[in-house]
Amino acid sequence: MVSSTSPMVVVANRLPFIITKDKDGNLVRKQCAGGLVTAVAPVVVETEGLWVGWSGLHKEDSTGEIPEADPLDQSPTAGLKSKQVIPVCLPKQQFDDYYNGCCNATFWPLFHSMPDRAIFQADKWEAYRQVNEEFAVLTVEAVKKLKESNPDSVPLVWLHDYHLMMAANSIRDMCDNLGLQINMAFFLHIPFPSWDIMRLFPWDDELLQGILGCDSVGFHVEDYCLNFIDCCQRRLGCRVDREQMLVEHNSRTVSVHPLPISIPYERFVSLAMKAPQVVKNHDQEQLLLGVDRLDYTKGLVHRILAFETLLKKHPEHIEHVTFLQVAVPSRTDVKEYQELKEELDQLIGRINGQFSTPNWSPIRYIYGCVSQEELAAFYRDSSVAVVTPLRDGMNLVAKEFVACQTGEPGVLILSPFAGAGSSMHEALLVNPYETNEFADVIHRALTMPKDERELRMKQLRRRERERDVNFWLTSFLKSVKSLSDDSISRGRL
Ligand code: ADQ
Repeated sequence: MVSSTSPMVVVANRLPFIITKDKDGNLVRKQCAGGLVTAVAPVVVETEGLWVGWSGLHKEDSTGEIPEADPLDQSPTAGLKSKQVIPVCLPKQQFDDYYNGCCNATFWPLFHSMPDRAIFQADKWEAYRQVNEEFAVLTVEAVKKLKESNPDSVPLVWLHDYHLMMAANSIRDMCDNLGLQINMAFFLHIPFPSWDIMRLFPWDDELLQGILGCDSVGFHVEDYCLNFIDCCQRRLGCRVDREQMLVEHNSRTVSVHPLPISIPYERFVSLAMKAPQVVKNHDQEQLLLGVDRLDYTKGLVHRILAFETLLKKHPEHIEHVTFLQVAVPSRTDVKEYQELKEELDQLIGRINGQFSTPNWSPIRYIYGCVSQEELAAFYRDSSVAVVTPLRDGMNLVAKEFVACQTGEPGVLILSPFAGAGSSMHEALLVNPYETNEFADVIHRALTMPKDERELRMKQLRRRERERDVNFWLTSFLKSVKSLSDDSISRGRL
């Protein structure tokens, strides 16, 4: 467990659980498993902090009531009392404009450097700003609550992700007016694009100023930090220090930090040790594994095309290698995602039709959520994991695979366009757009000698064990501790 002295107010688009009704109509919590919740919820519990976020219910359907945890609940959020949770309830239309209209239709593609997919609409941007204002008001309520019970504390407000880039200045202004001292940090879970991409956003100056409302800003990797600093300098004319990663804005100095997120490593190791065997056609069968949300940034089509090329170039793999792709349904009400699903269904159908034999099909495709136990078994028993997004903030699947390699060592194939690519040096890196080369890299992975696999996997595992999600959280807390220790927000440049 990581400790923080200041009470923490986590502000995220979602609460760490969803509220639904059981068969008797009672409100119950439904857990959202994920590394972020696993790591951060205990700190909120420990510091008697608060979590502000959307509960899964709209204003029309919500009384604002938060159910207590089930007494048998063993999850990381079980210790979070209902009074520590502040739900954001918005009218359905407003939420839709903010979430689908702006977050997912504008920022998601733009920040993944896919501007052709991004839509820029003034009314959706306005909805985004208004919703951020709502989050800001509730965050200040949370700060007031903490100050009432502990007047000497300086709460740490931690804003998460691209949904909340415009909340900081309102929170700061309201707290200043009320004489409430806080520290405020922001962490982005997706990439931060280069200036060339950012400048396409018509309100880029407002957005950058929004983020600069925080005292400390974190990104997964150094490249994203430098992109952000570059945008602040070029668009806003800020004075910057790239070496120290500082940006001066409105007489305040904002510190920027590379904070690579990770996974609860030991939890995945123990899951892998306990998980049942994955059913294979025969002992010598090699599994290639892909695990992703079904999203156009994850490069699923490119990966399957590379596998097809492998079967054509190296027919010796026919009947010996099977591609297991697990895809979690995501944003299923959005046309683009429905089209991607259809494209994949057709592609997989065509390849299976062309290469299948009476005893074997080249691609096993699971469209749905699988349990973490089952996922751990897939990771452990696969010869090769193919983690090849076209662009990805970090990518936790690469790290989960490595943690679960408790048996015969496998090989990780990784895209350099994932944040994970900048630290997992012993993976085989491949550009997912280069189909032919991609197929060759898969062949190399499938035929790699055991001593080389062992060496690479040992190094990968050592790094991930040392830099797990608690290391990330400790690094974050250290980066914000300097805010209270010195006068960083009053100018250091
Ligand atoms: P995501 O885009 O969701 O996260 P990722 O980091 O790969 O991407 O995390 C996906 C998670 O979902 C993994 O923990 C994985 O185990 C789980 N998962 C995937 N398929 C599953 C399935 N079929 N069933 C059950 N679970 C499944 C965003 C950013 C990333 C960044 C994270 C964390 O886009 O770049 O790494 O946030 O900051």
